[in-house]
Amino acid sequence: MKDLTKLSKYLSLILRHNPGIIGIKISVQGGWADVKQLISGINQAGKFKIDMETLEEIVHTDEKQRYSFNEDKTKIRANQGHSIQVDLGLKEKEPPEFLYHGTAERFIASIYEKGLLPMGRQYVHLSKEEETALKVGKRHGKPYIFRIKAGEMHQQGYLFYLSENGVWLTEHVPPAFLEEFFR
Ligand code: HQG
Repeated sequence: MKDLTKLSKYLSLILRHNPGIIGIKISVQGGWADVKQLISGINQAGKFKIDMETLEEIVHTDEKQRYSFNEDKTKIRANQGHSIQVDLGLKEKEPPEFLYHGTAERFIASIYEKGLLPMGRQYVHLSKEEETALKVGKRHGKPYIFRIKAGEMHQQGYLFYLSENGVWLTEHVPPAFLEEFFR
């Protein structure tokens, strides 16, 4: 079986965090990388071999739909998760009344003090489903789930964005809008 997971993670690293490792650039406007440059950059870097067919397979089969092509497939971008500053052109959107964020227990004290911060990324990542938050939390350690009063935040003027793959994004969740979520 062809395991594309490692290659997909490498793609995330390039498209969200460090295009420079394969000597390419990502446009600030839109966060796009040139597909030809990406393919030749990856092949030249030598860690992985890739062609258009494999890239298309990754984009289409990724379980979180992390990547998108533009219409003519000359450009590609990550749908969310960036640490580099890009403008994905997302329109702000009214969130559901509650959103969820999964984290690890060791971060709780700091989060109740400062709120949820983007840390290394451009935005705080939130999900509509608590199950997703649980999975995300488990990546970091013993999971803990916050329920966020997103509706109230929105009423008070905080902006929310929905990424192309269904992740809710916002810049900061102050402690007043956080609740412990019991399963
Ligand atoms: C925590 C995955 C201390 C925050 C997922 C998290 C997601 C604080 C960690 C996407 C804090 C950052 C993003 C504060 C937040 N003090 N810790 N004030 N505020 N934190 O990985 O949300 O599989 O950057 O709780 O599905 O875990 O990569 O963010 O634990 O959508 O596609 O700081 O990554 O997607 O960790 O995950 P991350 P995240 P992919």
